Amino acid sequence: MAKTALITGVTGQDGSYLSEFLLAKGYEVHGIIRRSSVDYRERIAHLEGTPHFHLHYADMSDSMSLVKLVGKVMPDEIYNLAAQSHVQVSFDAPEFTADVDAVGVLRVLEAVRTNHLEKTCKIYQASTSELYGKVEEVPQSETTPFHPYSPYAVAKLYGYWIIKEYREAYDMFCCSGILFNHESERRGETFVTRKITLAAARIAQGKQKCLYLGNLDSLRDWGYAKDYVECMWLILQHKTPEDFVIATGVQHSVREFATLAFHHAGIELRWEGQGIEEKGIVENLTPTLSSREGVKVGDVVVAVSPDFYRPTDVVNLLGDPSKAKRELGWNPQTTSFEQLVELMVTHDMKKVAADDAAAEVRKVNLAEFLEKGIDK
Ligand code: NAP
Ligand code: G4F
Repeated sequence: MAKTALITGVTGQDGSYLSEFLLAKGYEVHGIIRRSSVDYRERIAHLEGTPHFHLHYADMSDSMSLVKLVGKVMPDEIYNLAAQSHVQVSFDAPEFTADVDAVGVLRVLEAVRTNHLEKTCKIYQASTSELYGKVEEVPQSETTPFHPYSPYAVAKLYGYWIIKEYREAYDMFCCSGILFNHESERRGETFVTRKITLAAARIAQGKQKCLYLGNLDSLRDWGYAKDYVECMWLILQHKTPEDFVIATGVQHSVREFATLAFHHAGIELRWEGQGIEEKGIVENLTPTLSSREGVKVGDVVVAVSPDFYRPTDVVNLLGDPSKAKRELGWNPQTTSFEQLVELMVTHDMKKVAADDAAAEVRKVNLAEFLEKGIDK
């Protein structure tokens, strides 16, 4: 019989890829959506209306909605991906972040227990490398001590421990995937990678002048989201409930990401200055771009804005995926960093070029917001 999965956060980057992955495996997939005035579900629009894909209204801050939905769907597997997932936003909305990212996990666990499914329903919790925060060792593995360094990470730490507690106290099959940063052409536009690839595409096409960033020295272990959702599933198929680090084992700085992204957009950058004064300047353009108006050699196309510095920043994430490789048979090198940057820029070059006139107005407004430092 086909298995039934319930995904919280189905409209997000990971939720959309995981839905595709589980549908391809023959699952009946149910997803939680929340009411929004615009009701814009871009990432899953292509799945809506397909026979084995179902959407339900509920909210991570509403226990009763979760209890009722779990009782109705009776899932074999729950993938708890819903979260206020932006680290910088968690400094602005710490209480909301704690409610959804910490207590929300408890609500899911209790919804399963209330419906007496604790012996049949497996639960995957979307945990994070942000738990390592002010890192105590490099690289980070399942045994590295945690040192959360943002309201987001503190909330996620509760989620991690309550999953472990219910596993031991009630013998439930619930596990955390400690995932390092994973990106894609569906990544939210205010995370640093997508902010860069979209800006590089707009600048190359004369639709934005300059990209403002925060800490260029920050180091991340960036993987491809499509590769990572497979691990969520593998973790729940493992013989015993265990936590796993999912990462590539390769590290790059924000500056390196930007240099490569602009390269794929046809712009070679050189970097001048330090700290807040650092700038990315156009050193060279591909011949097709040289003929365009807008961007030219010598232009400052990347600058640093203190608006994007965080009160406390996590600056040295590098994962050790040995356990996932060994026990799940997962290949952390399926998509390389170079391939990831190229596929994101290629996508965004087409997206920016294809925008119609009406959408263009919105994009130019967004570009102005980005330049004025209003976004995160
Ligand atoms: P994302 O794109 O920001 O998606 C977050 C999802 O959570 C969206 O579907 C969002 O719904 C939903 N959500 C937020 N608040 C909710 C609420 N109160 N009730 C119901 N749904 C709510 O995040 P992602 O990148 O896919 O990440 C998925 C999960 O993995 C998150 O828990 C994140 O913290 C964690 N994680 C991500 C990474 C990464 O690098 N991507 C790494 C480690 C861990 P709306 O569309 O309605 O906003
Ligand atoms: O892209 P980011 O916002 O991702 P961050 O903070 O690492 O969080 C993401 O990955 C976590 C896994 O480690 C997830 F748990 C979390 O949900 C989310 O998906 O920032 C990456 C780095 C940071 O050090 C930040 O300070 O880039 C630096 N950065 C520099 N300039 C910037 C910017 N980040 C953003 N968002 N915007 C900037 O202009």
